[in-house]
Amino acid sequence: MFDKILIANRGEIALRVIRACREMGIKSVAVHSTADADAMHVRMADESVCIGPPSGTQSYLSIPAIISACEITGAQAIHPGYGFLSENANFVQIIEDHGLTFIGPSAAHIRIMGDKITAKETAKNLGIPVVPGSDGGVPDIAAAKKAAKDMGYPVIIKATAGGGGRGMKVAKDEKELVSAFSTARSEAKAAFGNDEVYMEKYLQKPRHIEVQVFGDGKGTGIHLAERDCSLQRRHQKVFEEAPGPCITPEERARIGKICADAIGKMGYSGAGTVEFLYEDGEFYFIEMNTRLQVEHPVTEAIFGVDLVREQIRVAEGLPMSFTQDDLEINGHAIEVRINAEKLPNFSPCPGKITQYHAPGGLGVRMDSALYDGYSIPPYYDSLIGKLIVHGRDRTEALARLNRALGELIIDGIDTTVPLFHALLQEQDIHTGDYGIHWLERWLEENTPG
Ligand code: MV4
Repeated sequence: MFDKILIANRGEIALRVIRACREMGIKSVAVHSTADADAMHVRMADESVCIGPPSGTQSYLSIPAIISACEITGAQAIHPGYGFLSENANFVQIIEDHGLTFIGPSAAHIRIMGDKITAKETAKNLGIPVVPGSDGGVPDIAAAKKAAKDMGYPVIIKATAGGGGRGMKVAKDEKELVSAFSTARSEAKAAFGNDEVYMEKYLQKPRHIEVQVFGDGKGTGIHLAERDCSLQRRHQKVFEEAPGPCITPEERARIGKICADAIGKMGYSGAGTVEFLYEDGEFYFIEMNTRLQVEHPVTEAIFGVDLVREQIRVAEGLPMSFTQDDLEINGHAIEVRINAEKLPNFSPCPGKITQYHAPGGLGVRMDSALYDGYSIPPYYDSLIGKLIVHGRDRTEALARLNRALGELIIDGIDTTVPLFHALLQEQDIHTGDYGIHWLERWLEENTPG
């Protein structure tokens, strides 16, 4: 039904969407800043439109520029990728007001999940287990003390408008709570222009487990199992895998059904991720992401499905091309995120790629917009590639990751590749024995100085 889709993004995710469009016989329109005139997504798309100067605010985040690009090219739908405008409910509303289609959920669903209190309340009402905590916002220190006493220390204070770890504070007793509460509020005000906070019981050693969900917008919800994304640094994921190495088939079926039923009941449309903390065999909802995520390829690998194709189908009003019963896990997949960053401090390292060689062979997928001679501009995120490996089991996937990392050549800049060679030497990575604090601790112990 769509014959032309505009991709409001850049880099590897823009290529990812262009590829799905091409396989579906849909023309693609790239948009780009002046800094991205030579970018791969511009070359690969059927058409391109320059939408502004280098700064993201004036290009990939410019709603008027993107709507104009649609009107100029006759694109009927917009795929937002991840980041940028992908979870901007206002953008979705404007797209619809112009008679265009947003490839993603409704503005209302994005808005509900963007506010972490309404997200949690909605999840709870739909039967999803949530972290014990304050019911709604905590207005003042007296209310904070009472809430903490009720749930027991340690507690965590989070910004209602936050997410992704920004503006969180932990308190292990009432004395710490007093300063943590006021710091959390003022940081929330500064970062999000909204000082509302809520509280939860602080879980000390959880894993980050997220369930991939999909809705057809007409009451059918399905799940595609979980990913373990516990290996993070400063709330940035670096290594993700599916299925979760510590999740049993019974746990997977149980939490998967809970999420799928909730998505169906909401009338949710498109791809989503329900994020949990997992500790001692229990799942605790923390947030829901209403977009396609960076790490979606590990899920695609183990199920053999194209999630972008499904997003486009659902946005066209078609049913998903599979049912829950059609889905069966095949093997194990791991993704590592390759950033243009210099270790040990992960300082951004843009510059010219003098040589690029992508690994290949059985079970290897390299999603990257790099090419020989490309200059990485300094204005955007430092993610330059994702290496995804798939094996019959976790052991084979890890061996394949090691082999593929050995084939990869990215010369001219520093990258995070040496980190992955080092992690593959660690017993805990091979046994899957890691939680959300494992990587930060490992980096502390393994950083010179
Ligand atoms: C928590 C938590 C412990 N207890 N909530 C960080 C990002 C945001 N999405 C939620 N986060 C956390 N919420 C409770 N009740 C610990 C974290 C957390 C974390 C979560 C997932 C992955 C990495 C993390 C690193 C530090 C803290």
